Amino acid sequence: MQTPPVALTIAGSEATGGAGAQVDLKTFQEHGVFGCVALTCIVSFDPQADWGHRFVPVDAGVIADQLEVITTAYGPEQLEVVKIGMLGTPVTIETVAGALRERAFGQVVLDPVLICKGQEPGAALDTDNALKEHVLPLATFVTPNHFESMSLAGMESIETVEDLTEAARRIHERSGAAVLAKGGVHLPGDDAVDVYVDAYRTEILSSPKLGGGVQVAGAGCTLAAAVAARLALGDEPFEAARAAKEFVTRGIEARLSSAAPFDVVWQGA
Ligand code: PXL
Repeated sequence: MQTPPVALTIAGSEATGGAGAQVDLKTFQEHGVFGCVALTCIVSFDPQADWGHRFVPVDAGVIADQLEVITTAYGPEQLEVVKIGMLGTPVTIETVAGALRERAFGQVVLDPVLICKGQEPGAALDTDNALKEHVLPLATFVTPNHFESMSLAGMESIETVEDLTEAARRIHERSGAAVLAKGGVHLPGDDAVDVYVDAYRTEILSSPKLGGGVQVAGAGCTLAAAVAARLALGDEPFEAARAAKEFVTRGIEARLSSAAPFDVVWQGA
């Protein structure tokens, strides 16, 4: 048996298993990648309050402890890829950015979770600004959704594939990272269109819109985790983006329903 590559996710727990660290570990495992987690926060939706977010941050010292033991156990040759999901507070962002500056990772995949479904845009402006200032410059691969693309690119609206391409270019210029900007269901047409931009290429990735009008949660986490897993397995960034999109499409086709008002991606499809 060959030893698997190791990947780290720095992410929050979403108790029902539809998002966050749970999704990242399942996605890593499906790719044959050994996963470890530094937990940043615990999210429990509130079924009594329209499934809103109950959010508890993990103490900054505890986050630093987790990162210390992980990076001590696995050296830079064994653990090259880190995926960053929900950080949630400026203090957490500074702690994580400090750890990333101290220990260089070969690949830093950033899912720039600004607000979750159901949160008010602008509710966490200080967190958004801290993420842009401290973590975005460290990223080598960024996966913004429609809203995050507007925010990171400084655009008022993104209504067409051309707009999304412009946003992806601006985020690439700002960060130096490869960018996979996700149009999702927000652009018109029958296809879910994503735009990939790096220093060498601009590519449009299309797949039919799935989900039949039902909200599907966890697609963003699954996509970024699949990119991280493919990079850990040695893919080039664009190959990783294409393979990750296929992985998410299969997972959405096989999605899981529950008593929650949204379906979730099944990574085992
Ligand atoms: O999908 C974004 C996300 C990421 N991480 C955690 C979450 C959510 C959305 O609910 O709870 C922990």
